[in-house]
Amino acid sequence: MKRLLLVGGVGCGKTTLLQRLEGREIRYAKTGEMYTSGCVIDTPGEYLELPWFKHALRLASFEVELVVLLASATVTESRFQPGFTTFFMPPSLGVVTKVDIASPAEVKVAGDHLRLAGATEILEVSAVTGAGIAGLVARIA
Ligand SMILES: Nc1nc2c(ncn2[C@@H]2O[C@H](COP(=O)(O)OP(=O)(O)OP(=O)(O)O)[C@@H](O)[C@H]2O)c(=O)[nH]1
Ligand SMILES: [Mg+2]
Repeated sequence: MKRLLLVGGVGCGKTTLLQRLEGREIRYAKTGEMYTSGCVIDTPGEYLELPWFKHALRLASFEVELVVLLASATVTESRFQPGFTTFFMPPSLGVVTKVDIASPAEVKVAGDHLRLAGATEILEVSAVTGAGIAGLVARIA
């Protein structure tokens, strides 16, 4: 698997997706600090949402091959500034999460937020049902 940095708002599903990718039990655990699991760096959503933490994401991105920007399909506002991917040196991949509990229109809105952030490639997944996970695994292999 490529070295990844997971970036997204609070509760968008970063840690749950990591649990799914690692084949672990899906169990809610608030991420309080940045940590590495295997080749994935998981980050607290606050690092994206609070301006004074953002530089930590950029520093961490130097350690990875791909930045994964996650947007929950259940959240109507974007957590990313337009062009946010230019903040990172590695390429970015957009992932819409929680598609199992969102309408197609909501999934599209989340994808549009990721495109506006600069992601040119968007995948749609559910860490709970496993929808779209095979495609994501193939992409990050
Ligand atoms: N239905 C559904 N719920 C999900 C999915 N992914 C995550 N959740 C739920 O969303 C909540 C937040 O998920 P987390 O994975 O902790 O979110 P996070 O992005 O790691 O959040 P922070 O650590 O606070 O930044 C949990 O209650 C998860 O069970 C999904 O694909 N479908
Ligand atoms: Mg987390």
